[in-house]
Amino acid sequence: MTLVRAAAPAPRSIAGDTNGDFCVDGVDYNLVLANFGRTVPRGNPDADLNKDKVVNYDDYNLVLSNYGTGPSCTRGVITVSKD
Ligand SMILES: [Ca+2]
Ligand SMILES: [Ca+2]
Repeated sequence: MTLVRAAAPAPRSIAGDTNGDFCVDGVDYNLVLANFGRTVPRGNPDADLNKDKVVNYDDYNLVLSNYGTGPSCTRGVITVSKD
């Protein structure tokens, strides 16, 4: 008899995580702000978190309400771009 270890399940996406790095942080915040008010595809589709074809308060609120969450977040570190 051979035992085979099952692969770990892939981590699920996190609401507000625009770049898929499993942390909602300043990178996600800045991307939503940089595209705020734009329709998609003119705006970056990654900033349209709820996929309604516009980057607006709904997307912004997803980032804010999940800010600092995710398995790859380092507690207490805030990354903010000057752009
Ligand atoms: Ca992220
Ligand atoms: Ca949206």
